[in-house]
Amino acid sequence: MIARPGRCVVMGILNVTPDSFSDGGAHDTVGAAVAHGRGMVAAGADYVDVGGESTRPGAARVDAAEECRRVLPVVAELSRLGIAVSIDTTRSQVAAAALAAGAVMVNDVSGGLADPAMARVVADAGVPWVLVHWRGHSSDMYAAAGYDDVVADVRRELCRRVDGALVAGVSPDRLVLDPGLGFAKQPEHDLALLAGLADIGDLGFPLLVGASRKRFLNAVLETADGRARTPLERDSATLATTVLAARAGAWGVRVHDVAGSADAVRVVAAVGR
Ligand code: PMM
Repeated sequence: MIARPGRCVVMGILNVTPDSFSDGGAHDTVGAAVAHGRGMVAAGADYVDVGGESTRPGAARVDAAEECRRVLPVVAELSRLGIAVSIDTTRSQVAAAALAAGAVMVNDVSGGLADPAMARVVADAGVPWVLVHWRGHSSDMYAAAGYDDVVADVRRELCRRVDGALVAGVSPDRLVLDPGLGFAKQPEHDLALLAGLADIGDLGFPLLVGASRKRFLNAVLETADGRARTPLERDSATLATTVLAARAGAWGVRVHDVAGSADAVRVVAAVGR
């Protein structure tokens, strides 16, 4: 079973990439990345999610060797410090190496679609696997952003990902589902999915929600001078999404600014009790 501490869990984002949309280049030495991971745990993170390939819209791919070079020393050191690390990758080779280095969860934004060997790695390791709703790599993902009813369509496609995982031998109690906000979605789709989280939660799997600092928040935010908010200026809006996710019964939220969400999920849990 996946741990449920009586409140929504907080996963802190640690992108060791030069080009992620919000924190790209901010943690590009092992020391800086580990310090940031420790800081997020001190601020209340239950997991640190380490990623070495940007999934920003339009991002170019890096090869597996470069992804490993970026993430493995960070995963190994955080794990050595007793921190629960999830590895954010779509590649089985990177996932296997990160699990060997101490990671305890695989966060796969492709929901197992990008690499058919991922299911076997996860099944053999017996670790939790986050299956994210996805329709293709970042280079052209907006071309696939067409839905009849986004909540029903995402729900149905996630069911297929679950079926694939089960057929490959992954235990159902190891699966976490994620609607994949921003992945092949326009802002109206992301907002509808946030409103419809309970419908996806009805599938009976824990839900993870990754809204942090995403572009869709700008669709509802304003600045005095009419410009778009920068990612760093979207943390208050992100907190609102944390509250919505926690109220809808989500298992966890994946966020950059851990301190705010760690407080918010505790308040929501207390009110729920
Ligand atoms: N979003 C990003 C990366 N990894 N993982 C999960 N489970 N859910 C998400 O929504 C998600 C993810 C892209 O955002 P980032 O550049 O801030 O990491």
